[in-house]
Amino acid sequence: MSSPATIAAIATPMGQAGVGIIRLSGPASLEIAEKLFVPGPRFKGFRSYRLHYGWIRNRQGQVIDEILLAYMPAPFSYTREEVVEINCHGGPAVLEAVLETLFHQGAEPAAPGEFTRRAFLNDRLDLTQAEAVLEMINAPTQAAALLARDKLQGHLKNKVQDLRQSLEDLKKDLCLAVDFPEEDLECLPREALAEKVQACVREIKALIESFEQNRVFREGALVVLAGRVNAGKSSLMNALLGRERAIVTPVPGTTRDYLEEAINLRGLPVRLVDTAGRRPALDQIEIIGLETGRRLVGSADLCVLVVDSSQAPAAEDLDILDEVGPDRVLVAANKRDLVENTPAWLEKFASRKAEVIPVSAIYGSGLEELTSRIRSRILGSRTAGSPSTMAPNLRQKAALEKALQELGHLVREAGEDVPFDLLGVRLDFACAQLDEITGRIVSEDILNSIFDRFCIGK
Ligand SMILES: Nc1nc2c(ncn2[C@@H]2O[C@H](COP(=O)(O)OP(=O)(O)OP(=O)(O)O)[C@@H](O)[C@H]2O)c(=O)[nH]1
Ligand SMILES: [Mg+2]
Repeated sequence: MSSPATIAAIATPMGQAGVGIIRLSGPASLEIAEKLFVPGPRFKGFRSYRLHYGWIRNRQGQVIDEILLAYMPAPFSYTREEVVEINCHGGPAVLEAVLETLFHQGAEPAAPGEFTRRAFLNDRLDLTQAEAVLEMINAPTQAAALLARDKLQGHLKNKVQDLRQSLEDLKKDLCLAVDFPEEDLECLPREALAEKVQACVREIKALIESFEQNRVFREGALVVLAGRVNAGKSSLMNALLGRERAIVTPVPGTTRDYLEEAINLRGLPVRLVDTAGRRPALDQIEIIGLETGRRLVGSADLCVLVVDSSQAPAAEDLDILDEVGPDRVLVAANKRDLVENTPAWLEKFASRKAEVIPVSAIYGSGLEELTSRIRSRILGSRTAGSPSTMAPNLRQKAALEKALQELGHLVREAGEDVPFDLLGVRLDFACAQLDEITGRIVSEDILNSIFDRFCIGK
């Protein structure tokens, strides 16, 4: 096998920054670095895991930048190859000049995610850990980053490996039963087999459930502001964002399309959406706007039903509540400043089991309570409000579902007279699905689809 190319890329984002890092990985990394490094005063040769102070020069021998260079020898590096990292000043021009020089010395441009792909191919990371690297980089909040950290530490990998081991042990039992059919019952009674598979089924189901539980941490919870025209939805949107994002006027029907913004509610990522106010539509634009609003409300994790406290509720308000159900509704009784006491008609919402929070979007009162309730309502239905340590991503969940389906058939067939070797085929299929998760056996297409989503330099 020919040795892999030595690859190079800028690992930090392009733009002005204090420091910019260029990464080299592959057998010629140190050799290339040696050719270009102009040592500082106390340099005594390259030593691993030390920062070497000096300068870097281009192919004409001109010094380009003042740098710190680190050498991480194989196999104790990110990729398990020879790695050199060069800390330059973080300007695009200087980084490009250094990179060009590295290419001129024989390094090749790294493809997106190629460093992590090499780490995977060299067995430093399994596929769940490689994906966790991307999840860590893309994490919208600290909670999501902690989730990625757990996966990077191998929690999901270990779980899937344990499951696979259980299936493999069962497979051995099955093979014995196939080879010595007359001892069938002693080798593996069918009920015992079904029970063992059932135990795996339960664990896989729990993993799949944690996907849903952690969805809000990964993607953000969808919180939709809905209600009658003029209730103050756009004002509330602006108040929650802390800036004038949506147009607010006293004219009913100001918002015609929906607006979406991301906010961070103390670690919970939220996609906050303002929608067109409900009323009998006046024209084609409003019909479409209202339809879009309805769809958003339908898929919301939580609908904040904004009502005007100074007016008795209209059919539209109660319609929304009935449409969505009290479990997914939080009533924001807005314009609190216009009324002295809590209006008696709010009882109409309470009697339908909807939670009501008085607020004033204009004066900012009640907003803290509202955000805190939005947060706990979304997290309330999820275990202890904290992300699970092993939650699979969409790809991993799809593979778990296929494995689950197969094991479901197996449990049923174990109770029937289906021959053991056919049951063994089901086990093989389930194992193959688990292998796809960890990357033990995985197609080039799947690898490409994962690593193509990485940035260059990671
Ligand atoms: N007094 C008072 N007025 C408010 C409050 N919130 C909003 N308003 C006023 O209510 C009017 C309508 O506010 P918007 O935020 O545009 O209401 P909306 O629900 O987005 O309206 P549409 O987009 O037409 O559906 C504006 O004149 C706001 O200034 C509040 O808390 N107190
Ligand atoms: Mg509006």
